[in-house]
Amino acid sequence: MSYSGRSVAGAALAISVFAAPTARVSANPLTICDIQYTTNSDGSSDYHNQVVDCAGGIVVGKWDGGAYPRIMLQDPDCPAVLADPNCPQGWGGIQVKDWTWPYGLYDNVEIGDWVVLTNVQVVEKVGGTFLYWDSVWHPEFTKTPGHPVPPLVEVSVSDIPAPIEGPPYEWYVENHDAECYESVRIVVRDVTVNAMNLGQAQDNYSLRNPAQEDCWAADYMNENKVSWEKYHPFVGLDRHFCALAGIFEQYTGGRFDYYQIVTLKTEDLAICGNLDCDTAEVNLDDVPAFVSALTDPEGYQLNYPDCGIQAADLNGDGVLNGGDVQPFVDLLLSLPP
Ligand SMILES: [Ca+2]
Ligand SMILES: [Ca+2]
Ligand SMILES: [Ca+2]
Ligand SMILES: [Ca+2]
Repeated sequence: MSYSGRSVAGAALAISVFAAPTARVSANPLTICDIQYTTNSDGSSDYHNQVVDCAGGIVVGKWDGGAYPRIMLQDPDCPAVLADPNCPQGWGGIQVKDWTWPYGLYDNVEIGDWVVLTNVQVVEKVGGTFLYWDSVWHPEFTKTPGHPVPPLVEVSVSDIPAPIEGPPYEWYVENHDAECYESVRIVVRDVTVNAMNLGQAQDNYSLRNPAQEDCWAADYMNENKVSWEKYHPFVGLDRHFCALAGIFEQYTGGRFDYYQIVTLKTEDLAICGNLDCDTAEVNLDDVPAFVSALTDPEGYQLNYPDCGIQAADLNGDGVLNGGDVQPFVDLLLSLPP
């Protein structure tokens, strides 16, 4: 049985409902923040193993995961309602695993849909709080399309510190203060790759900021990466990024416990001035793309769908405007002839 063809996406205010006859609507569905917020020292959710209804959030990412697809949901409002003074923008992200063929959830939602979930199981798995869309619980969802994707949450590298290597090939974070960003789309700025081949699968890399603080990243969910390669081609030792964005994850096991930014596509790896994204190189070919990003961001995104305008933020203030022109010119002038 397939859900395809039952979607009514495209109609104004379209709401498609995939409801079983036993539909149950909770009067008080939990927000993503209700599920994620915790004061447990290991960062685990208080709802572990419970079957819940979730008020949901906006789809900000999808990963097919081979036969194990996931969607990433973010609720831009619940962090403000929760108002955790230690992490005012945190707790609002969660990933949903839809591992049941024919992937009725994964195949029927798109980036920008607000998805509400009924009868999903909260599961703590290798450090992450996940919602499992499992037919055992007769899950259902509704969606409303066309929501703007929430802006990337700005995070300081010092807020998501790299783990410390104990005995060789063991890595542990000092604390779980970064837990609030789990499964949120975050961005760090002005970082340089200073180590590679780290972590459980030797596929992590370390990013260092000018204050000599480190955090970790990985590319295993990056759709623009060759599947059998460990890294996106833009990642290499000493590579500098104006901005690096991704879904934030905790990963735990017997000999490790660390957090990592997981990039999802090429645009998450913003090399300063590399506005055409064809290779990692910055050259005169990037000039028209830079002008387009500056003057017509929507047109730029259409012409360079894999790239992101973050790469035009040459002065690193998080804003794209005339202040970035001179640094771009200086960058071009500094290139070898
Ligand atoms: Ca966690
Ligand atoms: Ca969590
Ligand atoms: Ca280029
Ligand atoms: Ca700027």
